[in-house]
Amino acid sequence: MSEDSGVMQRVLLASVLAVLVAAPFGAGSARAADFPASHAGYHTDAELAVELDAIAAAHPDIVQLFAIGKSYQGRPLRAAKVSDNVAEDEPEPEVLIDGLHHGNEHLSLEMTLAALRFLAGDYGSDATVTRLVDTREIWIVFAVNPDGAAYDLLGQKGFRDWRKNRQPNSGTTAVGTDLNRNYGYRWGCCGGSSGSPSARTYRGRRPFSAPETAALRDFVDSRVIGGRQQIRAAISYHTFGRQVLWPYGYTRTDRPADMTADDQRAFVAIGRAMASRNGYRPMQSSDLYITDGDEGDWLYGTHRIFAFTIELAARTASGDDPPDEAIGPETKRNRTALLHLIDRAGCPWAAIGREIANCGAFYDDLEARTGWTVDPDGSDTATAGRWARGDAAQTRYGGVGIQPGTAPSGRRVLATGLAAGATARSYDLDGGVTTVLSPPIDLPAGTGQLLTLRWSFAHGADATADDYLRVTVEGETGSAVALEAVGAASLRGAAWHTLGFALDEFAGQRIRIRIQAADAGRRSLVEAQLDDIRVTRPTS
Ligand code: 3K0
Ligand code: CA
Ligand code: ZN
Ligand code: CA
Repeated sequence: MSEDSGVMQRVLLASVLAVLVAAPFGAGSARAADFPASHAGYHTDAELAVELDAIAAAHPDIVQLFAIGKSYQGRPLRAAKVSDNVAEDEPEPEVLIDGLHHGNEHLSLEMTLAALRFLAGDYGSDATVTRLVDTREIWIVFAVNPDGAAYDLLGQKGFRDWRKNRQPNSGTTAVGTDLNRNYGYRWGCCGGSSGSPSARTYRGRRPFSAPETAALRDFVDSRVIGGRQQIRAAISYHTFGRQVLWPYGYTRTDRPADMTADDQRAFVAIGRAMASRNGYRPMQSSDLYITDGDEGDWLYGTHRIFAFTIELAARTASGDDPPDEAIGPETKRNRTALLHLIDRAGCPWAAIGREIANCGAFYDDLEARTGWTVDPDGSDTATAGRWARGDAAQTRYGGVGIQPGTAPSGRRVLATGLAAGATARSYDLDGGVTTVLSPPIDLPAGTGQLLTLRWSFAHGADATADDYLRVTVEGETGSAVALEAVGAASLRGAAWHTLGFALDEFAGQRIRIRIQAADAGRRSLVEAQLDDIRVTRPTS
């Protein structure tokens, strides 16, 4: 069925059923989708809409409703922003909460709704809630899969146990994609999903082939502002099992190259802290089983968001959601765990005692895009080996490493060309100067802030004093050279060094960091790399 004929069918149905059906979508059934009496306290999409409108009307200063897009069948993917000055985009750490990726996990929608209720309802009376709403921007996507949830309610005797969305698959009558296998980070890589449209864990035709995951992706991408992702932490609610899960799902390795050591330690610390609050079991996602293309892997792998999956509630004998009297207690026991994560979004690495190092005015481990600009003035003269961010291949020359094959953090660095090539000479810096400029960094007032970074500068015996690696801090009152390494007529192998440069003279100013490398004068072999560029917190 094409999307057009789906719309047509709904129009026809709607005209016949307009009076009978509370929800505007019949989804192929003549009966309004509703919960059985034992589950009457759960919310259908129509009931959710009414509830959200009431909460937003009661708290217009801190709650704003919107939709991140539409489901396959055209339902709005309902969302809310919760923050003080809610209509403004303030520079506050952001948190993403979502639920109901899987149609048969209705309790996960009750959790996102409960989160909105206590954030809005306790604002002004509960000190923690008030502080967090004032200092964070919290995004809630209540149901990522409203079509699957509505369809799940259409069983003859209770639930249909419908997990996927309701998107047809071409060439087969099997309907639906498992939305939690359709995200685009290492999609389908590792046996954690199925390529068969009839399978419960069908990953879809391609990454983000489902409109629901594409909408989630577009929303998260839209929170990259000035090159930096504003969302720092996320929880996706599922059922069942009472677990707190962190990435990755695609591998059993605790810390593969695409996760930094600091991040892995912070995941474990925060995950355990949440589990101590809701009484669930903390573990890496893959300890449950291997998943690929899940949301958490994408949020972290692509955007470096501290993304957790929480499996709510104990599994019931039927496999259905528990009766509605479970909603209150199960959502309540998750309250302080959620508040803890919202709090931690201010500085996730505080969980491992790394707030001075990692939560100053700037921290870039270079694993994800963070707004650096190559050749910012258009005046660079290098003809090869311009600055690039990525996984730099090891290069050896004359018996020494000229480009280090390992990164101080994760797997990515800034390098004067990433490739190794057949010969070392073919991918090094050539022809002149290459420049890369940081995004603007607003230094708070206060002394003791340091620019720290890891650097390597290597050259052949054909180098001269015209060749260099230079790091300059550009402030409002002037600039200062923080690092200058100069070439000489000897072979110098790659090695990681650490720079610490005091920024006191720039405190309170907007600065940028300019990094330049040059193969100037006579052509020589020159390679430079950087990683872990930080401005530490003031110490006073
Ligand atoms: O990150 C994860 O490990 C996700 C687990 C999730 C899933 O998508 O398989 N479990 S669930 O389907 O039982 N909610
Ligand atoms: Ca705000
Ligand atoms: Zn699930
Ligand atoms: Ca790195």
